[in-house]
Amino acid sequence: MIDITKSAAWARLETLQAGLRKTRTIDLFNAGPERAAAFSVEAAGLFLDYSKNRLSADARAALLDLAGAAGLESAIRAMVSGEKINTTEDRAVLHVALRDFSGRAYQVDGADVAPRIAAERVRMAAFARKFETGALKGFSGAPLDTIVNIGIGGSDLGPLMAVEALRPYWLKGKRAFFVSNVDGQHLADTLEAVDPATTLFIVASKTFTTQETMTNAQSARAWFLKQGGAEKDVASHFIALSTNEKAVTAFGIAPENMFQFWDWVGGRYSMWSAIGLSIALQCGWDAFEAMLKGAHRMDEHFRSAPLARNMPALLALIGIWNRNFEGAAAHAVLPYDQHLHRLPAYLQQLDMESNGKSVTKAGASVACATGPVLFGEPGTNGQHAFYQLIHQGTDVIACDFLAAAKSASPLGDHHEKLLANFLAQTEALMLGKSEAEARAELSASGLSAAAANALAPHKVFPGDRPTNSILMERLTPETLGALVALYEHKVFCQGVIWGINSFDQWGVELGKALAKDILPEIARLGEKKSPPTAHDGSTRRLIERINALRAAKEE
Ligand code: G6Q
Repeated sequence: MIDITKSAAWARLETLQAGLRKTRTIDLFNAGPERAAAFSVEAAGLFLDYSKNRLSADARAALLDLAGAAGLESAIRAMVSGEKINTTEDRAVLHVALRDFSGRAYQVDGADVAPRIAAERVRMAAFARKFETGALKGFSGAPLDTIVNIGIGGSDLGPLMAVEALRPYWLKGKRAFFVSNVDGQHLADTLEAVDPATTLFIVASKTFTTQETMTNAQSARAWFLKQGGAEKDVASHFIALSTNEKAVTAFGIAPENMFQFWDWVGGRYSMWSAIGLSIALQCGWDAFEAMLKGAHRMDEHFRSAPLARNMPALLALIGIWNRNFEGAAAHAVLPYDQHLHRLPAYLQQLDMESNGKSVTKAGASVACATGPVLFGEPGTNGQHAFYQLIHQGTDVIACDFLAAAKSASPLGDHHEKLLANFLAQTEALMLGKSEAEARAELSASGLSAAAANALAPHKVFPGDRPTNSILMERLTPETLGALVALYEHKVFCQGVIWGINSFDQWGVELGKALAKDILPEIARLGEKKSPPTAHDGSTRRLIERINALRAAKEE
């Protein structure tokens, strides 16, 4: 395995970056009027303009060489052909198979998994149609119309994000809730809003051992039994989405009420599998299938387009340029679309859990920075909050701006204003404002020379802040699917170039184990506990303080 930082392409990128340091991005436009067209690409209903990055044609060519040196094309082939590229867990990575309607075979351990995927999809579709038509009845005989998805991380963020994104497609009279946090307030608040007689609980957990999900599922079951449901009614009010049939059965859910997926579906890549059932129930099966097909379109593009025209690969390479050569340690995702308000949280997991790694696949320390800190909020809200730092802070933050040209809810001139802000921000971030410009503006507004001089430095915007613009006609199930697939493949490409395994998550596993050890040391309410002996001094004192507070009598 090669150390990518020792490649000729890496050295060339360093040289090119040094040469560009004094170049303004706008100079790159002035040098070649075709830049906007030459630095953009279209695929699967999405348009990506990456021309507002301080990236020359030479630097782009060197990035493509870097992808070549990392063996990106063969890595893509390895993933889609079911090789066990998740080496630390000895697993294949085949979320693309879940949304492939082409009839292609996908081999895992010598067997084609495509028929199993198709069969499970048929079961899900039948269940979704029953829910849609009111054929699924609760214990009172009334149709089930509410779902509560109980899951966390990959078993929560994707479905929740997609259900929010597809709000215009919600089936009339159906409601979806998502409970993830082990904080009992999350479940309690949700249960207050639902009717036990018409609620379907969906226990979503790949392993069916996750503490938060199992605790919430048990409490939901206990609540259901207290609210008029009988043991025999659990079967019609609780279903499971999991890979672990044994644990599902032990919980009391029969196999016929379980929808399954497989170990070659990573948690954060699982919204295309049975884990996406809540999307299908809230938005209808047709919308869910359209989302899968949109993702499939992006997959087909990803598999076949040359890297120079390959949207996920290009997005990945621009990210590498900004992260490793321009020094951007953070990446903001800024959807100018209220329905995409959970997209940044979803991508935070996808990107940071996949590429937040310091060790290469070969077990050596990485020689360069890997995944950036990802954050974001919908525009325009973010503009009135953290954009200040993006415009004038001391760090360079790379940004993705996203927008749909048409709104699902046209209202007056709202959408025109939204789009104007979307465009104005990327332009301002690139152009910036010099001190002379600031001074001239202040003088023109009537300020004295002294006052203009004093204020001007505060009104300077350095500019050359890198942005991508991702545009679509409308946010639909198809474009949502394509968008998510775009980011999945981007993250994968970056992992390949950095030489890391994007598909394991040992940091998450650690968290799961740690809390279990401390749990017996936390006092029940009113209980007096002897001080802990293990742990570092800070943790010991915090446990003592928490236990003292919990032991104290209520006023
Ligand atoms: C995803 C992660 C993690 C996982 C949750 C829930 O890639 O591994 O976010 O999805 O910890 O796990 P279960 O689905 O097994 O409950």
